[in-house]
Amino acid sequence: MKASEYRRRAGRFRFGIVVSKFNRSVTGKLLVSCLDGLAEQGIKPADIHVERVPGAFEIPLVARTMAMTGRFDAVICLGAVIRGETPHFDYICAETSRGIGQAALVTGVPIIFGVLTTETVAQAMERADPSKFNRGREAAKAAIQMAKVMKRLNAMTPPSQGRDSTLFSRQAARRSEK
Ligand code: INI
Repeated sequence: MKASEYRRRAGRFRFGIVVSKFNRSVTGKLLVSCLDGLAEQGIKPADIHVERVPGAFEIPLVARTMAMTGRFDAVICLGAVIRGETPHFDYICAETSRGIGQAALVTGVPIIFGVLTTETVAQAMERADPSKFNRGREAAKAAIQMAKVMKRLNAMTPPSQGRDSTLFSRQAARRSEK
């Protein structure tokens, strides 16, 4: 069965979440808020798959791999890169954002950037505060919006134009041939 059929038959949206363990006190809060945001929109736990990675740098590969399964209508990336004293900050931010954007374009699956990039731990905690509309909840909202947008656009797009030119679609087609 094609990945797109798999989702259509199920008649509901499925989401993947990639969350980094680095700065866990912040990313744990982002994850809880993101799950709350999805649950408030009626998304069932069975339709959410969470993978944990060591740090933000590892997020793009896992997000892309998740998207390529064809099982998810959107993939949400959650992380926290804090400048502190580390010279890694700029490299990690650049690679994480570039990799997440590229993964979405290559797979044709919405991949949401829910990665905090802050100067201090206090700023990150503030932006992950579950009592506010924080980055985790914002990512859940963006993922649902994008899943709906892509569903509409894919329904308008002939298979030979656009949607089948993505790596995701080519892989899904290959799987259905087996
Ligand atoms: N990873 C983060 O997610 N946030 C950080 O603030 C951070 N800092 O500061 O170094 C960080 N580093 C780890 C990096 O993402 C990789 O996991 C590591 O380099 C192994 O590839």
